[in-house]
Amino acid sequence: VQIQAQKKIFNETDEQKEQRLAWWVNDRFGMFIHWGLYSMPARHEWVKKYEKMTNEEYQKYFDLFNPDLYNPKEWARQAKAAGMKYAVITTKHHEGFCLFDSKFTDYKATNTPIKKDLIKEFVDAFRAEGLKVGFYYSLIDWHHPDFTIDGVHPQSPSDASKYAELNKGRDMNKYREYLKNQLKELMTNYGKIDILWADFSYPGEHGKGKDDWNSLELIKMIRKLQPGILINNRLDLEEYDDGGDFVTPEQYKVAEWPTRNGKKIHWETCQTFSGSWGYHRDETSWKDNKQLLVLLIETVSKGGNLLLNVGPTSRGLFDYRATDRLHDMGDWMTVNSRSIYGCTQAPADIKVPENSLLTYNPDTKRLYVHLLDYPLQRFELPGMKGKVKYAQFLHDGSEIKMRSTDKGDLALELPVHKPKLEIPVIELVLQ
Ligand code: FUL
Repeated sequence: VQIQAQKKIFNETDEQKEQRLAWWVNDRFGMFIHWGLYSMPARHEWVKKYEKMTNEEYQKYFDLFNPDLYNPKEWARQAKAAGMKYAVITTKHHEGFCLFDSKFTDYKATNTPIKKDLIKEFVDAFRAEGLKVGFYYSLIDWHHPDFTIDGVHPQSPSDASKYAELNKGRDMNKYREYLKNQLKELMTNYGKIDILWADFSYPGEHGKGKDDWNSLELIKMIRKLQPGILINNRLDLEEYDDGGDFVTPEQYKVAEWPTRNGKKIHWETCQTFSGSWGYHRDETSWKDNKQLLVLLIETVSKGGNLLLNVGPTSRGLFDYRATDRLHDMGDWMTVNSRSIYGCTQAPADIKVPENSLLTYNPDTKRLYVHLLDYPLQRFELPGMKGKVKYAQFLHDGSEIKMRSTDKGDLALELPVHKPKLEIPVIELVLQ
């Protein structure tokens, strides 16, 4: 069998790549933070597009942006207490506003009433709590005068001649230079950065892609300035084997572990609490605690990471609905995180019992059964006879008695009363 040569950008062995990704694969759970001027209208981070606002109409948010209650130490505390190990913040979203102090634009936080480099404070606070830090950076820019208007721009008419008219005088070369300069600042001025989460949300068919950003040049520059950094797949370099370290399914649960050329690849699903990424005052579609825990467990059960988003308010606080949920997840994680950190998909020969999700720690050889629907007393693990040394509840370390059945299954004797937590976990020490 001939193995096809893979197209590669970097000179890195698979082993070296896995080493670079080791902390991330282990940690599993991170916080996404979408913060920008759009937290003021508080009706979606795409509000400028959705409501067809001009730069002039949007300017009021810039003039009044003043998150006087911003205290990233408190954000970091909440993230850590929830069991999250890393955080990725929007340094610039599609609206073009920069939360960091950039030499290449005036459209930045230091020129608003808050007069601060918000990213600098964020990095310091999260680092101090022992969390890894990542930067989201939007390749799209609805504010920059040289960014060409394209097919998804709601203000754009559909025919090409009108685009040409709208794009007159706009020079993507200048915009490309701007991107490069800003990414260089971000990769240089804030110490070690663990993740670069580039974002580009409407690929190819709308006339933009890797060539519009000079992605190849960008990724080389980023890795040179931050050799240990992880970069997501949204630079649109998927033709290269190493054009991104992980894929980023957005707002949906993958059916199974994603693959590339038949090989399992690293993945991270990003998800909101309620639909919008930016703070949305009136949204009512908030996921409940159980749904959020299932999301986390199910993700790990398929070998992935969860990046769960908070949209802080324009005063700089986490909304109580976010705080409550983070707190509840933290309660669960305090006693159950052993079934998350360092865990992955269970070995293929282990059958998943009814109404449960399995995760597995290959280093400790422990299998975790997450009981989504608490069974009455007897719980059977198909085909597991003779394979388990010991069984206990994870939350209180209490033994669960086991018995083999004639059919080759393992029967566990559970207490009649469901332990007082949303999803109880059984820890099985395998032979
Ligand atoms: C998308 C963006 O358009 C959303 O606003 C959000 O940032 C999400 C994570 O990526 O592509």
